[in-house]
Amino acid sequence: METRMWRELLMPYKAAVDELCMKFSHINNEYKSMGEYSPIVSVEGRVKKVSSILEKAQKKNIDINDIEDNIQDIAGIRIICQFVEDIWSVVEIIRNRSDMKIIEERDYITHSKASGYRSYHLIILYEVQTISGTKTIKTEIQIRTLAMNFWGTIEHSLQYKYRSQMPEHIKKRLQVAAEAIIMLDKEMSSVRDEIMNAQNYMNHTDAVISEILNNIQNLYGVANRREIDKIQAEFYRLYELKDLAMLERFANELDVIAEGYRAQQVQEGF
Ligand code: 0O2
Repeated sequence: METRMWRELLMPYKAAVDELCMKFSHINNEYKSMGEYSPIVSVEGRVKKVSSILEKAQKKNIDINDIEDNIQDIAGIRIICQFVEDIWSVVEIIRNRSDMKIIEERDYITHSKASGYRSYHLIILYEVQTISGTKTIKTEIQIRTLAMNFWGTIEHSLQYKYRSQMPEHIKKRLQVAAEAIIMLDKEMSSVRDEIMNAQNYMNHTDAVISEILNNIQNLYGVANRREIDKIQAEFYRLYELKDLAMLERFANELDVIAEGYRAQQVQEGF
């Protein structure tokens, strides 16, 4: 295939990867902006390099004209979670979406690969709009914990270095490390509620502080300087105390003040 043809072929895959990364990041932001725990830590995506596509096609005996049907990870998304439980939440989120259709699932968490590799894989169908119409793109979504990702990334680079000739002693070490990763994920899951509470508290405090600062910013245009200085001083006092309940009460009071100014503006015909 000519270089130009590859570029045309891969263009909708790039669109799918960009759109999906944006959509998953948005889910993450939505949870955070509501001050809630997000099962997603980060999202990354890539379009497989032409050399890797050719290598995979050769390894699996796939005709070059059939690669779009038979290579399922030309578009790839990786979603990183904190805990194994979060992986199942992300799978449910994807299952309930109308813009992503799951056609295949591979559970390498319950059944890890012989290498020790663990991750949950979904193959989805995703529609992108191109200048020549709608195109349905197969995309592989890998969902894994931070710990699984640490192992997978290191093992992948070793695989790349040794190709199919990874020395036995390194294979063994990696298997031992994979066992340790299972233990680590289990240990972290056992304190998940504690960690989630702490993170929820932090997220919620951030959301309340943002709301207060937003209201103070808006008051600059309408309230008098002395009132704003007083509000500002009260905010710093409560901020120093780090008392969430008091900050929440203050945020509610500011809402009432801001609402009062809004009503006044409407009356004055602004
Ligand atoms: P890359 O460089 O990650 O894009 P296979 O024929 O088994 O290689 P298949 O049938 O497409 O792959 O599906 P599978 O097994 O679900 O693997 C797809 C992807 O999962 C791989 O892509 C890897 O990213 C990851 N993966 C699978 N097995 C392992 C493993 O043992 N170690 C690591 N580190 N990753 C793994 P590619 O095509 O290998 O390439």
